[in-house]
Amino acid sequence: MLSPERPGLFRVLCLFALFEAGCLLDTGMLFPRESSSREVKELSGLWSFRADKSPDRNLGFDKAWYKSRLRETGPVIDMPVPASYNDITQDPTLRDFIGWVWYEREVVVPARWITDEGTRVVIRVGSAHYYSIVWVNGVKVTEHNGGHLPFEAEVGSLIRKDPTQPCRITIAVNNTLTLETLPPGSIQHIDDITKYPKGFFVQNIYFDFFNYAGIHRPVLLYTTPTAYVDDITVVTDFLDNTGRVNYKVSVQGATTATVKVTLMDKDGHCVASSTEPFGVLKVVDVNLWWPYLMHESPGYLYSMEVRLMAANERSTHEDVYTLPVGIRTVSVTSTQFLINKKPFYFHGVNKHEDSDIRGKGFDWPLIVKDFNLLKWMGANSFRTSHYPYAEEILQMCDRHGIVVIDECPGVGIKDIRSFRNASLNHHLDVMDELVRRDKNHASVVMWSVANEPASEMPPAEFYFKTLIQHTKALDPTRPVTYVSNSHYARDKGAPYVDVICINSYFSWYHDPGHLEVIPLQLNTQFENWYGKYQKPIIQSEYGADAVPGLHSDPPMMFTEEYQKVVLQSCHDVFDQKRKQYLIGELIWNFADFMTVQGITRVVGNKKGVFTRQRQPKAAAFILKERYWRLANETGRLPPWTKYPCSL
Ligand code: GCB
Repeated sequence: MLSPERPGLFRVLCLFALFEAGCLLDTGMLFPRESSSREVKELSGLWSFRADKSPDRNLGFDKAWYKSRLRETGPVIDMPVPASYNDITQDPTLRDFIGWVWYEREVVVPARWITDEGTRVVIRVGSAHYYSIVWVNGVKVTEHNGGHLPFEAEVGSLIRKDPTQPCRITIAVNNTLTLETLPPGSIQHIDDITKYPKGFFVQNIYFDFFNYAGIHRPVLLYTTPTAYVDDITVVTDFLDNTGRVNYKVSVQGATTATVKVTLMDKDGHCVASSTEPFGVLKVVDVNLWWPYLMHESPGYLYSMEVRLMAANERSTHEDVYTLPVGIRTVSVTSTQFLINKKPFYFHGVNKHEDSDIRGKGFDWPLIVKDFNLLKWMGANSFRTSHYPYAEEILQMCDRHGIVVIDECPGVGIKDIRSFRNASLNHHLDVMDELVRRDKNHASVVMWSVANEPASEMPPAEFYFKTLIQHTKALDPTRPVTYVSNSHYARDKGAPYVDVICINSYFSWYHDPGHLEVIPLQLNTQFENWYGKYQKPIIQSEYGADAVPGLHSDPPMMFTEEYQKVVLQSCHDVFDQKRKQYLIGELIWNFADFMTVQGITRVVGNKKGVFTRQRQPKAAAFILKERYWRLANETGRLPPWTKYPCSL
């Protein structure tokens, strides 16, 4: 794919493809930012909440709960937004609830949003898991299929209908997973009344994290003028010390429009500008975007201000949107991953959006703590296992130089019926939405279309060929992978990926307790995969559960010592292979996280090197030592950051 040898023509083609790809969806999905022409009103806080516990979960629709205040339909409770609802109360039926839940909030909208017909008012839900329907003052404005990605709708005309009323927002969310959802799941009804209560059913899932549900990311109202900047796409490149920002601005709602694009450096100085809606901005003496620990000032971001002067039937408008832009390139050879034409080695983690009480709810203190821990341990990267993380997290990655493998929620595709067209079409839609949302993040260097699908099944070949080719067509500037744990010789998707990502747990799920098998089995794994595909490899998961505070010497499974030795034994092999074709290692997992209850999980998955409360286990110090050493060997650290350091 991204051959560094023929940059010119190739990059032009890439650029046009990404620009066209942006058009596959009707509209852009720019992150809402305040500017002189845009306001944002965050609706985080307490919402009214009611779970529909009727046997068919349909009472809310039968009685049209969206038509009146939710509290008039029956008992409601306070529910924080953003948060998963599961761990907020003491009610086990709400923790394990499956079906529709209803949220409602009344908002006072600023008068000028209503009186000014030239203002467009949009409701945006950062993410809600899984299926959502939104009403404003009893009128349906949108629905969305899938968690982890944003959706929005224009609501100005509804709010203006009766300006004396507060704006009542109702959101119904259903967490039921089917064979066509991502991730897939299935509902199993059990009718044996000698063993199970009447109406008993369970949600079967094929992935290893709790199916937290609710409104997980902030809900916002934001404004733009009625003629507005709808989308921006940037693709960056450089030659010698000149950076190039290829850009395209999409405008909606205008009959005539002119744009002024200004690129500013960190100090606010203009470094390039243009008055065309698409083109190339050249940056002399460019400050490239570098990963953390690869450069003394990682994460350098320019600001691209797009100023639109437009007119429509109603009036003239000015809209201003400022996009952070990191200038960098990404490419892959048969043995290397290159960022800015220099070899990059992923020494990082897999994470989850997961914490006590909040579940998968967006939480700034947690996010900042996690970034501090990542930097403390010398991690330069993570994979968004197993779904897209909040945009605010990717913005942090851009700013701190943390490299991201951006994974879609294609986890647990195990049932052969989930390879049918309905599933594939939804998977393609999700990739469209993901690329549309994340295409401009410098930190995102690769797309991952799935985690551990049953990629040995016959239909997997067509499915993954289509999916990977589609993703490459959407964005030819980034490599594409999926994460495999299948047998190298039977993996149907591997021929189509750019980078091989493998998960393996030697001495854990296989040969439990036999630490001595690790060197041999890991070596064999790498040789087999590289021998067959000649593509660079990332060890995308490895690790062992450790219950914090549990000790034994000689090491036994589930102790901190066992987790340490698993890591160290793997590291010995990684050190041999990284001289050849191994381009990264991502520990499973950064922190302990919640799962369904089961006989292999002690209140969740304990493979974290930090506890769920973000305290280090012994393994965290092993990784810290190693990652700083790797950074010193492979990066270009200034002397003051050399390990041991005092971050
Ligand atoms: C895996 C999965 C991950 C699990 C992990 C484990 O291979 O990708 O979702 O949590 O193993 O701990 O079993």
